[in-house]
Amino acid sequence: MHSDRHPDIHPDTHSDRQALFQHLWDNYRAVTPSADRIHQILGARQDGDIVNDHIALRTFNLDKVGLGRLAAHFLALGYHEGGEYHFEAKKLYARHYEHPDPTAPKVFISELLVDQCSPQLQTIVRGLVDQVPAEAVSASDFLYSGTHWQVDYATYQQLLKESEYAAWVAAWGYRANHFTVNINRLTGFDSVAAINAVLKAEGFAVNSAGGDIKGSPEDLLEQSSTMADRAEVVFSDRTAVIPSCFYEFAKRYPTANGELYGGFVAASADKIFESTDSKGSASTAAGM
Ligand code: OOG
Ligand code: NI
Repeated sequence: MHSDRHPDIHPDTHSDRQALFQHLWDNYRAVTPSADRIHQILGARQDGDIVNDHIALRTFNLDKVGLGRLAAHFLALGYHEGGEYHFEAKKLYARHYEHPDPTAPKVFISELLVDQCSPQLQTIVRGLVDQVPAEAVSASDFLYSGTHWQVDYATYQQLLKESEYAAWVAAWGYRANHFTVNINRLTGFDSVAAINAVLKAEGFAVNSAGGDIKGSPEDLLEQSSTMADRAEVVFSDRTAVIPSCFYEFAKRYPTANGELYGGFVAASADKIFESTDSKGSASTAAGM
């Protein structure tokens, strides 16, 4: 289904929001079998639905497809801008978005600061984004539409050497990079440590960059994530199995006013980005 409707025009934002997250989830789980399996494991101990804390999307900071273009789809659904985050070493910038409905997942959108990258990377990425039709970006399916460009495997490998993030976006395009389970709303688990233990016992690899648990109660946010699954991508000259998407877990703590902290923690996010890195560090049951 394809619509040229501008993201500013949404007559029924609640059902449009439900539909958008359903499309994002279906598109994500198609390349993330671990998410389905973990959803079932958590679901077996859950009264009611598993609630998402947030999802994350990635892009390049070029006009046609920049962070703000992705955010427009969420603003049209009643989301508003939250905090902003800087990742100097990875050359990334991010913002999060929240909705007045507390059951709506937060949205974390990052973008690669292409102008800070090598001339070679800039040429490649500009060449990819040039192939995106502007109307595709405002279409209602854009956020789960994948790539709008041709890229060959050698180019993917070249990007990988400079920026794992750039390579991931070049290969996968527009889709949820991860969904995140809201631990506060789980009935069978109450800590990141308990989730990590069951993940490892079930054979999943937990991202161990910066420790298996990122953040602390003092940060008001604790998180962990699996290492990304691997799935096949059809490049212009061949297919290859590469890291796809991962599943994340977040527990939030109350701020002084008693409300749960609603932001993100840059030092933790910096490590979570590495969940799609095939050279990243992981801990498994074998290494416990
Ligand atoms: C986003 C990484 C950051 C979080 O929850 O802090 C993040 C990404 O990998 O695209 O999701
Ligand atoms: Ni996240």
